[in-house]
Amino acid sequence: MTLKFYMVPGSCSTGIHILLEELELPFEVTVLNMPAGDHRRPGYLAINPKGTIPTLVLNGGEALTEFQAIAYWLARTYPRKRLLPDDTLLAAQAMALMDYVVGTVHGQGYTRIFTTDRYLPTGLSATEQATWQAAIQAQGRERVTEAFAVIEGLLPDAGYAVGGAFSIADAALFYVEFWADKTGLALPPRCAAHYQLVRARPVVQQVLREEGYR
Ligand SMILES: N[C@@H](CCC(=O)N[C@@H](CS)C(=O)NCC(=O)O)C(=O)O
Repeated sequence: MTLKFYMVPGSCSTGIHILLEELELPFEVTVLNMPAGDHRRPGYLAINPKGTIPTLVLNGGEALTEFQAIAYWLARTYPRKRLLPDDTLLAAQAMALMDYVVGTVHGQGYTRIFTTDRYLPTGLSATEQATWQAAIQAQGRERVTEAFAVIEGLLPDAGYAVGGAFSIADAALFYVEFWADKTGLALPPRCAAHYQLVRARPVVQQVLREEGYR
């Protein structure tokens, strides 16, 4: 048995993809086509009833879901690369940053930009729908911008997010910074420098190439 990784290129699973490659683990990839609805098919829902990606199926067959849980499991199972700081306070700070990225920047901000229609009330006319869509997207961009301003205040002047070394928090922060880059959303200076620092890692370059980015 080997680890089975369910992912979508350029999505939040990119952060987990980076961690798997940083750890040099063998794993089997299944790429889901979300627009085609792969994540809603019975076969996938039997593995992950939430229909979300990423999912990591472990060697014993257990399916792990949720970015933070997968990242934590990887860091604790393969401690050699110190992807979670040994110090308890730094580890807790890494978890807090990761949670803020996934729950707030992604969960409250980017979902409004990428999956706008989920926030629409039913029964709107076509004109009303267009007005609502624009408002929801604007709200999404506002939430993302506010959240990056908070993260800006948490980051050190230079270097990785927590404790001076690359950790699971950097992989989480990277995927939302990558989305900012792709959607033309300006990052504040420390976040922008953090994005370049992580992006320059050979493993990250390799993952982006594998996911179809140049
Ligand atoms: N809280 C989840 C969020 C994952 C998530 O929402 N992923 C998006 C893609 S970036 C997704 O699966 N969207 C499909 C859906 O929610 O139906 C996690 O941490 O894994």
